Amino acid sequence: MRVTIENGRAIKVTGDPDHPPTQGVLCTKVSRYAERVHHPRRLTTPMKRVGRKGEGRFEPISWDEALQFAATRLGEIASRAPEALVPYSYAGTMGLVQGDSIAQRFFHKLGASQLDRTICAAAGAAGLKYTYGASLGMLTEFFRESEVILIWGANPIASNLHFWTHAQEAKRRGARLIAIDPYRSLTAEKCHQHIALRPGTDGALALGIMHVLIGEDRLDHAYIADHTLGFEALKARTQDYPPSRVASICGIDESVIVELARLYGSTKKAAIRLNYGMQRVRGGGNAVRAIACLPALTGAWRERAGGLLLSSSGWAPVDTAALMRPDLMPGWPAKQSRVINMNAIGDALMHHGDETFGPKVEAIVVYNSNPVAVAPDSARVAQGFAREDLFTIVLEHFQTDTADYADLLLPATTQLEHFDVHKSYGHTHVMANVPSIAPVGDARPNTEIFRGLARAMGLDEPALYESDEAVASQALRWDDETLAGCDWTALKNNGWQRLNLPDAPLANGGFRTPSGKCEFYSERLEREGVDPVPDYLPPHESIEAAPELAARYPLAMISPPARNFLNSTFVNVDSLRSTEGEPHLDIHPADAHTRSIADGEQVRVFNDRGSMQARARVTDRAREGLVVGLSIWWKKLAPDGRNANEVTSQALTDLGGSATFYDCLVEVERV
Ligand SMILES: Nc1nc2c(c(=O)[nH]1)N[C@H]1C(S)=C(S)[C@@H](COP(=O)(O)OP(=O)(O)OC[C@H]3O[C@@H](n4cnc5c(=O)[nH]c(N)nc54)[C@H](O)[C@@H]3O)O[C@H]1N2
Ligand SMILES: Nc1nc2c(c(=O)[nH]1)N[C@H]1C(S)=C(S)[C@@H](COP(=O)(O)OP(=O)(O)OC[C@H]3O[C@@H](n4cnc5c(=O)[nH]c(N)nc54)[C@H](O)[C@@H]3O)O[C@H]1N2
Ligand SMILES: [Mo]
Repeated sequence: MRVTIENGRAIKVTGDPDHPPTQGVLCTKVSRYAERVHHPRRLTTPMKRVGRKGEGRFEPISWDEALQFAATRLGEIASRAPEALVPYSYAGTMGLVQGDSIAQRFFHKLGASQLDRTICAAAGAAGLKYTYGASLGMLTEFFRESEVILIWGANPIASNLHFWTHAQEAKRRGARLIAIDPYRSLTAEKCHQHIALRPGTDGALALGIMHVLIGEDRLDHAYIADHTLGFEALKARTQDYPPSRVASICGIDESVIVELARLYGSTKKAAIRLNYGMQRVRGGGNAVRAIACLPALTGAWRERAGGLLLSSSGWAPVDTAALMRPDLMPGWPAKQSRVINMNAIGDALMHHGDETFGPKVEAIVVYNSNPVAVAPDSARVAQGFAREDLFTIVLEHFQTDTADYADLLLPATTQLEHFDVHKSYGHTHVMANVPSIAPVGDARPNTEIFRGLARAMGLDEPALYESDEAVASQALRWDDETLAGCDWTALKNNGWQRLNLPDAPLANGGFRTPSGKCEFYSERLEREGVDPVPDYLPPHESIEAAPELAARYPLAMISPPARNFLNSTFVNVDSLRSTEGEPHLDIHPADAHTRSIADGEQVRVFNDRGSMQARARVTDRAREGLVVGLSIWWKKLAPDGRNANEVTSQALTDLGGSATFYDCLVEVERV
């Protein structure tokens, strides 16, 4: 990102034209970043609550007072029950320095609870870990040479614009683009074919494709023999999934499955852009495992334009231990402090504490996240944050829905104001983030805030006081072959570095599993008492798994990101919010008709957990039985003060303990 400065203010941000993955282009929302940085409502000074919890009334205080106040409260809890202290953070910045360094060291040193950071990608990451050994995938630039691209549970026009550039180039060169998505997204409508399956049934589709590939012997026997483990077990599993059965599970035609399998099996340069949209359901981990088997069966991995990409972040040699210093935990390595799954934060905050759970949560420190808007089962989350006896610190740019509940609200810097190091989900470059302007107002980097807290608490651990540049210089393992010749100074000066990887990194195997192979059969899963072979698990909330619930709430709801928002970030930027307009609900004409809902009417979406209001868009973009509410709205900027997470649940996925945002049954009625 390049920043234009005038009188100390950022007036424009653009992509860096020399940076290969972005080529000078920023997505819609990030191109408004300067507007966000100098937004009139930016938090510029520490503030202390004066009103009731959640009311959002504060008065300014000095940094010294703020840190002293926090240190007294946190110190008292830490001395008595350190695990009663919970950090909560996620994607505000995914930078290695402002995300994962001094903050983690600080909480480890205190012996605070650990947070299982599972709100987004954990099921998919686990699926890849058990199958490939790590988050390994194709290099994005070679998708342009692919002949078939399956865009599977992904909406790159909205969520990953820089990938779409490659897909379009492939399309110009004659590739066939196929979207697999229950919703006709902005991306699906631009593909040659759109397969609108029922949500949460991707595992069955993959098993059905494999049934055909195996039955018609469209396999790369040499690749299977040399680089995979457990073919016979996988073959046996696929026998349960003939296309006729898969067609009824997925709600699509049998011929679609057979034709897809034949096309995939007869194309060497066949690439799968898998993404996280398909794993936010109960069977998400197994589904990723099943799909990840495909390119190993056909040998697509032999081609640089073949294979699969969910996340390539595992190629980056991040030095997690140096950044986070788990060894600072009291009793390490014999003992680790308790782990709280962030998806169940609502229940965790409401827990009274017992032998199994451990101590009741007494303090929560939120940074890089807005849980009151983004976490599932929102009413429960808000109830937790409203507890009078909970001490809450929020580090933020803005007074978000979560910030309203803070006892202490601390102003944080943005990416234009601090140092950082980034890896990527998708491409295979690492980046340095060098500050371009001074902090706005009295804002401080997360790192500096945690250093200040440590100082105020009198903690004498040198690792807590390292400068941002010192931390940045340890973020990556510079001696790794992927970074040959690079170091922090070089990265800082150039801005980015392409990881040194072979063009087709899995052409000759090289998986990072214990066997070194692509594990169709996972002994690790077997040891954990889990099915070692991928299977289809119906959604928690489906007619198969919960018929009584499905009778009361017959519609499946998904709430994927709106193009102009980044999760809940940017919702308060007027130009972007006005483009989105207001919360909408896309509903199929047949479903609207049976409920007497006309296009443009206000509707109420509800289930046993809660409800939200939205304006109906009657459209066949949503398949029958599905409703879609593009997200994530700030509750307080929605007309009824609610958003989609009122109806989502805290239930977890099969692998990885991920969130199940798109595993959610509802009913809809006219308001
Ligand atoms: N503009 C914008 N870009 C973003 C974000 C944002 O909020 N806004 N968020 C960023 C983040 S944190 C992430 S994790 C990524 C998310 O981006 P993606 O990984 O692409 O995931 P989603 O956008 O959640 O969903 C992608 C598509 O999956 C579809 N989908 C839903 N359920 C299913 C299913 O069961 N099966 C299949 N096959 N498809 C399904 C949805 O309809 C959607 O069109 O995007 C990143 N980029
Ligand atoms: N219904 C529904 N819910 C979802 C999803 C969905 O698709 N549907 N998607 C899920 C996914 S994939 C994700 S990743 C999560 C994301 O959820 P979050 O991790 O909460 O991400 P954001 O909503 O972007 O909020 C991040 C907050 O961090 C702040 N921030 C940004 N940079 C910094 C910084 O440097 N310091 C500090 N202190 N704060 C900073 C921003 O101002 C913003 O308010 O949401 C999940 N929730
Ligand atoms: Mo995410």
